[in-house]
Amino acid sequence: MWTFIERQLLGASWRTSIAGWVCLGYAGLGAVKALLDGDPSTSPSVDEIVAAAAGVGLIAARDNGVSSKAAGAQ
Ligand SMILES: [Ca+2]
Repeated sequence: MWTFIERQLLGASWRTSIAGWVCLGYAGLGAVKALLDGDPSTSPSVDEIVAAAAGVGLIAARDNGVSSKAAGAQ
């Protein structure tokens, strides 16, 4: 379990990846809540789109101090 989280979800750049997953979690939970709350006046907002974009970028990003070799970029 921890091996899967460390290797597949976080990788070598675990700091930026944790921040990215927090953003994606916020975006996903907010969007699902707005869609399923039974209130037609609420819908997924720009907040969730921005948070999702930040999350994808942070998961793709490399932590400062992580070498290209450790990041799998060479
Ligand atoms: Ca709604």
